[in-house]
Amino acid sequence: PQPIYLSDYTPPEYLVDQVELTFRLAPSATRVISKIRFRPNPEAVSKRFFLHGEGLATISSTIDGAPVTPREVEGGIEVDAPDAPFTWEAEVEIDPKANTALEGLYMSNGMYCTQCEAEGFRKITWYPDRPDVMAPFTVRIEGDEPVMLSNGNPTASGDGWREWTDPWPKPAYLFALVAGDLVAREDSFTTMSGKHVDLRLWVRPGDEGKTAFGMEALKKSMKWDEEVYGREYDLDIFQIVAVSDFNMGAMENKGLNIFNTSAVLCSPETSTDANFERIEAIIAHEYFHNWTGNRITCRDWFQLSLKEGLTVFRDQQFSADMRSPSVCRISDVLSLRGRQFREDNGPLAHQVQPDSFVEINNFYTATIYEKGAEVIRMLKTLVGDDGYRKALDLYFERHDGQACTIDDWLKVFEDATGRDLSQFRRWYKQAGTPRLKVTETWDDGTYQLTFTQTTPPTPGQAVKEPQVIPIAVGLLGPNGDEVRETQVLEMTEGTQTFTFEGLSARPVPSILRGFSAPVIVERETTPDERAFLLAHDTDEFNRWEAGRSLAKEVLTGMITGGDAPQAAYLDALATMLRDDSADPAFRALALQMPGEDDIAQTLFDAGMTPDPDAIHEACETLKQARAEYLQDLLPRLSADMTVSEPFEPNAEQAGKRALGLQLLKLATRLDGGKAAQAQYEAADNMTHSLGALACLLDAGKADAALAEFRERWKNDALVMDKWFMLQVSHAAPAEAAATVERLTKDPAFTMKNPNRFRSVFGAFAGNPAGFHQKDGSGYALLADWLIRLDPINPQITARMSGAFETWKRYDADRQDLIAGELDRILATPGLSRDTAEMVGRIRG
Ligand code: B3K
Ligand code: ZN
Repeated sequence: PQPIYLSDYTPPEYLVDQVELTFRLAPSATRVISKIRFRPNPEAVSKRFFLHGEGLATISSTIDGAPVTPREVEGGIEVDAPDAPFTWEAEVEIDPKANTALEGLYMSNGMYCTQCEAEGFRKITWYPDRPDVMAPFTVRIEGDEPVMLSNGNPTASGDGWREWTDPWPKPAYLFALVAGDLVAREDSFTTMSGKHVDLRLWVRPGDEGKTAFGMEALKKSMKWDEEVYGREYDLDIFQIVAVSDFNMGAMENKGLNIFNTSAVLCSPETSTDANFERIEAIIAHEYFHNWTGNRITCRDWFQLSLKEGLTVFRDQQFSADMRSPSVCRISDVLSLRGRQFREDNGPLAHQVQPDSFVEINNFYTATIYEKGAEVIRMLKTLVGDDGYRKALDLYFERHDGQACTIDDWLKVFEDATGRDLSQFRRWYKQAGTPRLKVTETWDDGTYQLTFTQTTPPTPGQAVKEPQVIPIAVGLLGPNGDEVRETQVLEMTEGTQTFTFEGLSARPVPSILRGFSAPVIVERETTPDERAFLLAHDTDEFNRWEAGRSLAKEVLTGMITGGDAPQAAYLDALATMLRDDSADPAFRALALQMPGEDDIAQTLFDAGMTPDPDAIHEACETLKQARAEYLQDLLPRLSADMTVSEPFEPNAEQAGKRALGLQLLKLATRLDGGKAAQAQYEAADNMTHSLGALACLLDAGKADAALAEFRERWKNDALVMDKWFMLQVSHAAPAEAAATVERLTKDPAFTMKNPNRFRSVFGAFAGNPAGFHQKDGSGYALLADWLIRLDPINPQITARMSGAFETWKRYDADRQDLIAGELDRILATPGLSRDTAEMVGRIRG
């Protein structure tokens, strides 16, 4: 298939003034009747009347009432149309029941639902399915489903039909329809101008008990967007629907968000603290899209980060306001490094604004989302809080109702703040993670920091220009006092020196505080200095970072036979843990081991070939050493982490449980699982039972608990996903593939449900030592299943093929084995465009 290029963009030939749709629902033969008012676009460069469409059986089509015969062309139809406003009418038939790709109109668990972003609407009816065509929609749904919903406000209804009207012009990707046997949690919200909004959270009967938290999160999000961004909701009703078969987390359809059940349903018995936290963030994210994505949308899909980067940044700000800002920041950076740096360092590296793509669904990536959010965070750091607020006000004022570009976004910042952002724009156009090398000099009261930035080549981009890097720096004196408060150094050159004068002693620098830019800092330092920062840095992020680096230094030293400052690390860890003034959530994060994949990347960056088994071994050894060293601390600390109040998913309780679980992991290494067994039996919430179960798995004592867990939760799909996932992620390296094979034969396994498939194969890819077994069994197993899944669900297949993206890090034998599997996938007849593009790019 041909790539699509940003530079080929042309404005739409025809614009749409009004869309009227009628759906006659039937599982295998739904009729969609469309009546669309078109008018020629004065800005068009050609006059071709083209409509997208895929898999549509056309029953009839007319223009201004006269039958027409469309010509079939690549991706749709062409029709001779007047050079004046006209009405297009068509009736098509589609088959929701046969739609296993979960894009367009499909059935999940007996209910009808839709997913249109990015290009699913063309599977529903003939339409200019591009985001710069925006129109108001009226939708009539006919059928015998008890509940039938679409975007906007309910405007009419009768026996067997409902009508919905969305007055706000929107692109087709924001269209949604849901119909089925659903029940609602009802609530309401009064907006800042006093408007009453009905809120509905729709679920399948039986799931009502899992909706309270989601509804509260929604109301908090609505309030926060008013208070922080001045953004008010704009319809009479806002609805969320939970769907069990869904390709991603959730979708921001106008007024009718559709959520993966895993991203909205929760209760203390069935969900972990991490689930609650994620749900709060996703509900906020989708709600925030109402302004950043829906009212102001993207001109074309090359602008995707315009809405996604900004909305992720907004949901990060929201979470930081609801919870602990530094703990949130550390978690955000962990996920940025784990997913986006990984992407940036491999064959899938791409720009925040790509120049071309084959399948847009493959570009809903950590780079577009998370790096996109980091870029906006830097912009805010550079222009300041007031400048940011002014720019955002101008953005909403200038562009409301429009389909915009990333350049429009930057222009708003230039106009609001007077700043030239031409160099800053490189953050959108250069792929790859900049490396920031730091050297320093000290001379009689004067301290100098010299930074050199280089960004390694990425596919299709050999040479990189220097970027603007905001480097937040503070200086600490020898006694641990802060002698220079945080100051943002603005780096614009390839190499640049910053001078600090009038210091009485050589300071210890705290560099890139709060992770002020998405770069990799390279600075030679000593274990003692890291331990010093872990003890004294006033910046919580860098405090955590110091401990993290120390742990990584120990691990890489153990693996390569170099220096492994274990004593310094263990001592610093104990000091940090004993510091009762530090938030338990922070201490839990500081105690968390670096991931095995992170170590592999670190070794590779240092010019070595990582051995997944050796990394796993080193981690095991260090875990044991930590347990032994910290054992005296455990009883007192564990007792302190006991929560005596009833379960609340708030940050304070969650922090205690998180640290409690880290301590339980340590204890398990010493008592063989006794404490874990006791906690499992006493648990009255999922955080505790799942945490204990994980420890029992590590101790090899989980058989009874696993069986009990399965029996207890066999009717709860979301909890069963955890049961699958945990067994794979905690399988010993040599047993991981066999565990996966055994679980795929479990009667509860199905590859048609994305959550279930991910719970097994996502976990497998996340168990590096298991996945990368030397005999290639892991590679072959995943490839088999990807080949099997592709005809059913290309999007999930393509996404899961990312498990192979790091293959060039490994030794020649492993590379040969992986290349063989990638070639086998590529040779599969009828391979989807999604998977072909992804695997092709990975193969290189
Ligand atoms: N905008 C959707 C993602 C759509 C993915 C299409 N493959 C969810 C979100 O980012 O909020
Ligand atoms: Zn989004």
